[in-house]
Amino acid sequence: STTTALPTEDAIIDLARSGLSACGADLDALLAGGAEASSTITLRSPITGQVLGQMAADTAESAADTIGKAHEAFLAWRDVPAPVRGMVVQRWGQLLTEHKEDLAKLVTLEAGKTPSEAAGEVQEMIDICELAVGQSRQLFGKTLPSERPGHRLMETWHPLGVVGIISAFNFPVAVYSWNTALALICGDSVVWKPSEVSTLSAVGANALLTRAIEEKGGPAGLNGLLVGERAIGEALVDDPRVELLSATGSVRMGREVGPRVAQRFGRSLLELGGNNAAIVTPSADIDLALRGVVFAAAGTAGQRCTTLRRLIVHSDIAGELVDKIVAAYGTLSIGSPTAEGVLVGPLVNQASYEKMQASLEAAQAQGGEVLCGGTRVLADAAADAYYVEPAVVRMPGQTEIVEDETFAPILYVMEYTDFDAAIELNNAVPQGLSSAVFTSDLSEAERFIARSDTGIANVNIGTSGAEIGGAFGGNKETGGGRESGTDSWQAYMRQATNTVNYSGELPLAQGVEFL
Ligand code: UN1
Repeated sequence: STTTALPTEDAIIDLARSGLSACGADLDALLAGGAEASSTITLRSPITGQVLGQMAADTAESAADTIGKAHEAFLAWRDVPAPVRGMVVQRWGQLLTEHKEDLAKLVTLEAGKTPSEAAGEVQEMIDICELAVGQSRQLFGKTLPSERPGHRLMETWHPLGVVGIISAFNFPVAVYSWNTALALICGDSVVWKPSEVSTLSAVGANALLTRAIEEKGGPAGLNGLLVGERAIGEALVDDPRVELLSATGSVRMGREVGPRVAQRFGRSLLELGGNNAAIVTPSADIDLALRGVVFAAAGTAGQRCTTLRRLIVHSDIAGELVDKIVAAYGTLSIGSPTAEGVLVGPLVNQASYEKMQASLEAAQAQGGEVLCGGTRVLADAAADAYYVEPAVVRMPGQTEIVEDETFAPILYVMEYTDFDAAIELNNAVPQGLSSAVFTSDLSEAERFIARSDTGIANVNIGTSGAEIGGAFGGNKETGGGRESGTDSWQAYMRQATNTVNYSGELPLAQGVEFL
């Protein structure tokens, strides 16, 4: 792989300042506020590792106040007709289109994504806005035949309340928008606690939504934003006014959040870890598989929840495919995502780098052989930035470390001879987000779709890069939630079953006689 020089610290500040101001926020005002506040968070960029400054954080009191205002806003918003609510989301989509590059700059700054990937993330926001606007006229309920004469049975869908959103650094704005665009057309208000690592992206995205709400006359308080670390997220988890908590993050986080929300009989929608596999069969188009694998495994520096982490390849073609992958990894340009041609940006922080190293050591202790990558680069250029060469590790089998999700670019390679055993290997991890098969054999493709136990199961494309039109989410330890397309809107509404009697009599169901 090749490396590219890093930008200056001033260039990074300029990126933050210009991206934010175009979205309607002011970096210098945020930093000045941070200098006075009692509770703050530190703003950084993984590109250089530099500290941009301190920003004021929420307290338990201010968080409760924001949730209260969102609840007030909900009481007004639920009475606005759904297609009229859709007009706010439509305006947000227009503003996102206009400011696509500005917001993408902030995503690059904080998540270290390349401009193309960052713009793709904002495009997902625009896409979900369009989907939500259409959905606002399609909050369908079914009408059913009643067993009683002169009766009608129907289901109706009603606004739910305040939706709390906890989002992760790696998709700092898209996943939030999947939740927000649908919640808003469903008549809910939202309170968002973004990852503290990507607060500026959140401020930018939220400023554009505030503008859309103001322009269209929506109630103030409809879009709360909470700034802070874990304790501030807990305010959302425990507040009984938050009817639905949608949380994206680690399995560990979900294991805590799920039961705590359930304890107060709230609803949760969890998008947790993935440990995604691709099976490559002898009939696959090898060059297509190669491109699919390399983008899914090394793209976004391995920091997508849909990143390809396990490659299960038939032993007849393993040698050829693995050689090609290692050769392709050798051509990847690593460095600042702001530099032309760079494909692999930084890891988010030191902890992430250390976890990657620990996983590589564990893999070797468990019989793995590192075929390429794993080495830190550009440490001389920026001691606090963590760039690594994406790694490919040949494993003797699906050992303990392979069952873990390490949020970094490590691709474990295993071989198979029996296709059904390969599907079993695909399924034999605790997580269940995404999977893929590369094959030209129709029956293999169909068998894979029928048996792979993940929420997303692809044929002849990699595990990442899902479109918003399909429901997004996974099974098992991934948490079971579904977001964005198809019927996901139903998670943001309260369903009622209504029996209407127009018979003038009162026949009871099941033929019961009384009075
Ligand atoms: C995530 O990594 O949290 O499928 C979401 C993809 C994107 C979303 C990933 N559309 O890669």
